[in-house]
Amino acid sequence: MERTFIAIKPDGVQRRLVGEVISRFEEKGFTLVGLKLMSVSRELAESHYEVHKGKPFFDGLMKFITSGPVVAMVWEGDGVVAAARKMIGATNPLTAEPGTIRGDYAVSVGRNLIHGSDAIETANREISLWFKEEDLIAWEPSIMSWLV
Ligand code: RTP
Ligand code: MG
Repeated sequence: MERTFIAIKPDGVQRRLVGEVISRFEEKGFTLVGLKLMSVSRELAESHYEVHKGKPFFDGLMKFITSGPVVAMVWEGDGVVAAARKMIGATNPLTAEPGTIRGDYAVSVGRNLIHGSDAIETANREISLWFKEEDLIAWEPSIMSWLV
């Protein structure tokens, strides 16, 4: 089953948007298989954003991502990688469509609330960077058992 890595960045935690973001993924129908609130080390931040090393925004991005707690998550479901990117919206929140998370809640490219893996291979790399295999729970959603 396809999985993606999602992180609510420090601005999302500070603005009390953790519940809102989790609700959107739950209501869409994806399955939460990993979740933790954590401080991000410079080392982890650099490794996560390795492809952006050397770009003009890199240092600011490192300062921001390590500035406060982040909620790291793994979500599972058919097509979850691409669907999550759609739900998150464009990198620049001013061009992100209304109805997307960034489009609804953010105004600045450097404070865009949430990260989502951009491809299946990236998702696999990021999941193993942020989570130990034993901290991910594969579970079968069964709606019926909660209704009887
Ligand atoms: P993310 O990796 O955080 O999910 O964001 P993304 O795929 O939509 O965008 P990406 O190109 O991977 O950029 C990573 C983060 O770097 C910051 N950024 N700033 N000032 C700029 O031009 C600029 N470009 C990118 C953003 O915070 C972006 O989320
Ligand atoms: Mg990216």
